Amino acid sequence: MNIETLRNEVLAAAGAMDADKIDVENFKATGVAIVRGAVPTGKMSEWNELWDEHRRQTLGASRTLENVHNPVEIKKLPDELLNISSSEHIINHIKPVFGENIGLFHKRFVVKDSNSKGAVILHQDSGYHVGSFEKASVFLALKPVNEANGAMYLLPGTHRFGYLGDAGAINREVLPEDWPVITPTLEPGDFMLMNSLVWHGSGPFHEGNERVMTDFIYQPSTDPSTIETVAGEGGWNGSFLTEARDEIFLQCRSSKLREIRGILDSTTK
Ligand SMILES: O=C(O)CCC(=O)C(=O)O
Ligand SMILES: [Fe+2]
Repeated sequence: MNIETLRNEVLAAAGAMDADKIDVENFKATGVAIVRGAVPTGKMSEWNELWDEHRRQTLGASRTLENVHNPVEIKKLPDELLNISSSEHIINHIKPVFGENIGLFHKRFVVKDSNSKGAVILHQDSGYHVGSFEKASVFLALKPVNEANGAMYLLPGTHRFGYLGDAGAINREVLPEDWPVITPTLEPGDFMLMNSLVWHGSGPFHEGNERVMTDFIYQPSTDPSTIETVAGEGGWNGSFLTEARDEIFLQCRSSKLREIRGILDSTTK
């Protein structure tokens, strides 16, 4: 095996990523599946109205960012919106991937609007996670997603390089120039499933409607980093991995960086 052989294998599989259900073998090969019309229109309008109401009542046009380091992230949401993560319309589609016992690693929305217009760097999510690497995000579109309003782009097959050993902006040039890149356009009710090791990013918001998607990360519920079991029985519902993440290490790279930062920022000798 070499990188060209892998690229060719991914290219051959890439044509079948987009369908009305997930092809498990294809998902293993590409790390990406796009499911069209997963949620019926009536249900989607209901969820859309819940979002609009939340936006009107709580967030407002100029929402305060929850996470200045990741402006698209919204975790403080009404339960009705967070509970979309246990909807049968999603769970039934992903059972072929994860099996009968499915857990959630996290649930949030990723929103691009006038408050979060910027591009998102090319990265893989696994460097920011704990637990196993068998995780995948469901990005369900609540509003149309397109290049103009900051759609995500993904490099299929890059999960096969595994965990890259750190977290940050990836250098695209380590791959052959013709590695496939996709920027799926989504309508409300379509979703993408993305293995958390897949390299991805997004372009800036130029114009159009706000770009509202779920980012629900699923995994087998046997993963102790599960916060909530959404299908099957006997799974984890929290552990020190998620409840005391700051306490796992006595000393680590990030604690050392914080120490150095403290020294650099210090106004005394
Ligand atoms: O919302 C986006 O455009 C990308 C967000 C993302 O990849 C992340 O927060 O990890
Ligand atoms: Fe990401």
